[in-house]
Amino acid sequence: MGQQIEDDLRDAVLAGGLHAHFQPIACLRTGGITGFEILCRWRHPKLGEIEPAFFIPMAERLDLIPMLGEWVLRRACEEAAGWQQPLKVSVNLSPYQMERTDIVSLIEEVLSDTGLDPNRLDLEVTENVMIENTDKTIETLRRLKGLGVRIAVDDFGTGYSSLGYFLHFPFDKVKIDQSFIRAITESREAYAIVKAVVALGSGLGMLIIAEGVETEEQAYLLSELGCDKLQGYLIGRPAPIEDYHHLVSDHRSGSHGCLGKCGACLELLRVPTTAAARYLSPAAKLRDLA
Ligand code: G
Ligand code: MN
Repeated sequence: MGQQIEDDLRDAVLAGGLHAHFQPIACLRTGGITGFEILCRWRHPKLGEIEPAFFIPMAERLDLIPMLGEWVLRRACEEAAGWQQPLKVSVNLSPYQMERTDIVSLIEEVLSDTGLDPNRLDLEVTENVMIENTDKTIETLRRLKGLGVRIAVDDFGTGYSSLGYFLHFPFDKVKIDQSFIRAITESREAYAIVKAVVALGSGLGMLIIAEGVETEEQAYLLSELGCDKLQGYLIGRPAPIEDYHHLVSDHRSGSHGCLGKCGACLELLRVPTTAAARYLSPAAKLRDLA
């Protein structure tokens, strides 16, 4: 079974057997969708849909990450370049890509091939990329930032965090891990942690994104705490981009100045931003929420 599934994964990566889902990210200030995170999916002929948490480590062992990573990046940038709305797209980079591939050249090449404005690309890295080869990693992140893209710390709070790296690299965004968000309404500890991360993020000038938001109650608390953006099932599930056609084409939330709150937009968006729109951040921040 082990060998078989490895062979299947290799075939999928080599022969285009992966597909991409896109999950919307909403702004708590305007209630509108500001972008999507691309999440790769593998539909196994016998086992069905397989989560990246399972197949990414396997892809690392099989040395398939360079190819898989390039595929996801190209897919994201090509897709976003074709949207009528200049929404953002976020791509996850694995530590393996950061350490063992020439990620800077690849991103430069993909941006140039697709014509995507670097401003519209966010790269997400986990805290763990900062552990080894810190100087080299920081140098890579600086060069990436030099291309005009934004860098986010992903799954914040779950890695081997050492806050020291914030002294050496100015991350643009921090994504609070879903484990804290899930517990925020029941656990004083989770609430305190999220509050502290929001304070840390604001102090460092980072944009704060809550991941895994599933309920209105969570959205309300996050809004009160001063989070900038929400991502999670409450806003929208990861899905083929066709499911979000209404957001990326001309008549999307707020495109005609209603900030996503007019009846037509809410109707079009069905669940999505209505949830965020209801909890517009009380502290309407003046900084750029791109
Ligand atoms: O590591 P990262 O945070 O990028 O991973 C996102 C993963 O979390 C995706 O696989 C996605 O399907 C899943 N996810 C996204 N939103 C939610 C949510 O609201 N609830 C849960 N349980 N999972 C989510
Ligand atoms: Mn991510």
